[in-house]
Amino acid sequence: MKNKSSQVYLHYLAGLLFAVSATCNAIDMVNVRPKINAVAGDRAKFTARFSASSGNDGMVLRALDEQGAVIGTISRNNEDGMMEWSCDTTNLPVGEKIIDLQAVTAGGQIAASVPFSLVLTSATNVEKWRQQFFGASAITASSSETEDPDGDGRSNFEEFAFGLNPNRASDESPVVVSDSSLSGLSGEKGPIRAAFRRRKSYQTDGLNYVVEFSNDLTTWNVASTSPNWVADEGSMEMVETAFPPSATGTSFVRIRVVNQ
Ligand SMILES: [Ca+2]
Repeated sequence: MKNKSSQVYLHYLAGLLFAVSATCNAIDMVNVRPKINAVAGDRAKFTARFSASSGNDGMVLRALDEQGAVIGTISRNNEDGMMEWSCDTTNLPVGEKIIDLQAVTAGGQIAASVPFSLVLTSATNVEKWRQQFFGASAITASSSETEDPDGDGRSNFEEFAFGLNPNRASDESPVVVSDSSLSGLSGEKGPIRAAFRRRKSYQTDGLNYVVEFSNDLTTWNVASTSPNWVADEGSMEMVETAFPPSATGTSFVRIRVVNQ
């Protein structure tokens, strides 16, 4: 068999090195199962060396799931014998999935078969938020809580808490002050209110929204009542709190968001 001397090496992109050596057309020496951990919604990937000799250009590489369906895509470089398996995990269930990486000869023979396991964990809400706006769940230089990539003066933490776009500086103010309730009751006037968006999952997300009022921008008093629910906005909800009576006629409001 011309492929008998071919080698398959796998190594894990995250830096955890494992070496699997498999002589093509034999699978009995493959007794190590590489494990790839990924957050659901991210791209899972690893690289492997699929060829250590010439004569494998006609070999087809494929990855099959437990049902025998092709999963992910494989790019290869026949010059250096390297390949990369990459898979969008957005629609895959969380948990462990065993995948078989196969090298198939031009004649349709499975010359090498290397199983590996893909372990997907659920993304937290903030990880889903980073996937939506920064392309991946991992914290990067621009997606960390303290960064402000759109330069609007609001940190990524604040953009997440108030449901804003961290890459668009033109977002509206997250706090609206009005003497009309935002609940849609036509013509209803009442005390001045401060309305803001908060995450419906704020408790799960470890967030606490503290409404504070001040007459002088120096002394701030926490609102004596909890905000009233106003409107459902998907993953966000609008709530509002009435200003307390002000002796000076001038009042200010701020919403502090803190990690619980
Ligand atoms: Ca910002």
